[in-house]
Amino acid sequence: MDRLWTNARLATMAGDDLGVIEDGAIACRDGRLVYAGPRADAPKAAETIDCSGRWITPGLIDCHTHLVHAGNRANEWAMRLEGVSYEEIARAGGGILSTMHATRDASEAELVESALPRLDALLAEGVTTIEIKSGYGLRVEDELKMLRAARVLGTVRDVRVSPTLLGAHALPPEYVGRADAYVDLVCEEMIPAAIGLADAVDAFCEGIGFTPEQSGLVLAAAREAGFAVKLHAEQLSALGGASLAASHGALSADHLEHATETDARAMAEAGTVAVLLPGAYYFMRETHLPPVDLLRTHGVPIALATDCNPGTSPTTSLLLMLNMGATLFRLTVTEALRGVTVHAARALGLSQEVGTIEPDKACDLAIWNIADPAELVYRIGANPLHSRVKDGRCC
Ligand code: DI6
Ligand code: FE
Repeated sequence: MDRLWTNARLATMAGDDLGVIEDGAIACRDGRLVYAGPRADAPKAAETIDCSGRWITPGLIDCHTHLVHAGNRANEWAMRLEGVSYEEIARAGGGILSTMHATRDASEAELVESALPRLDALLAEGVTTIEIKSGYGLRVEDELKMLRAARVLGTVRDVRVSPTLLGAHALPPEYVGRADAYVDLVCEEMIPAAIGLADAVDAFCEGIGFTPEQSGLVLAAAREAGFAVKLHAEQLSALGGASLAASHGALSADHLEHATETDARAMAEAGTVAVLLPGAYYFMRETHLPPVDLLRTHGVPIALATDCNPGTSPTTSLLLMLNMGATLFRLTVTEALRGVTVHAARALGLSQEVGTIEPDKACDLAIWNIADPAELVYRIGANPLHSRVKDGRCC
């Protein structure tokens, strides 16, 4: 038994709610949780940490980010404020493509360097696991460079990184008018080359991205190569992407503002998590709300994430997403907090490893200076983190 956190209030997220244990304790050995329960029954340990009645949740999980990219698009935001739409900017060669040029021009080390402040901001809020997508290289060597940079981030900081290949994010200029040929490149070259570098494969199924047919080819090739899959679906229009993702056994379908009841039913049956991204909804000034009631009715697990990216969600605050999930999407406190822990873990296929405070999982914790878990959802722009624990190490 190497470490015991005692005199704490636990929100373990085990079961169907917050899994609260008052006057609790958590023990860990060799980085794994071995006990979470009443302080009175806790085992002895070599080192005991008195938490002075603080709350402990699982380490937070940001299950959808584009954290690795070069440059930013503050100038485009300024144009949008003058009345130019995101789609107009994208069609004029800006948007994702301007980040693509900057990312192609950056070295792997430069990508790591520029992502670190964003990563550090997330870690400072108690994040212990993060998904990071490629998708700004849009040619084999640059997509692999992004995936390697994502993996390096997991070695220079105490954080679990799950890299995702998003080769089918946008059509690169070399392939204009030849989208099917680019999809072939993704399926035949990028996906095989990402084996061992990425944990999953994603695609942007959208009018300004790839059609459901093209996205389906990417998901099928990915499954065949042994990858988990997920999909950006129904963000700006209803194309049936969420049902498509479910039909490929996707871990998650993400965004979902325009998802339908058919989508919700298909996702529930396939066990596909709904990853809602209120930062993008807010920043894009969307008005079409994701169908949260339908997701609830059909029992689709709901996760929340930052979608941290330079175009549509330039945020590095998962705590702010808790507030936006509640204010904009009307999630309850329990739904919001489960959305960045247990359901986010499931969206990454990491349910056995992280997401709840239960024996046998990794000892990833966030310790908070709060009087009630609702405070994490209630406050806007506050950060009550006391400390973070990753694999049993205080950091
Ligand atoms: N959906 C998004 O919200 C981002 N990518 C995607 O597929 C936008 C990325 C960007 O504009 O750079
Ligand atoms: Fe995204």
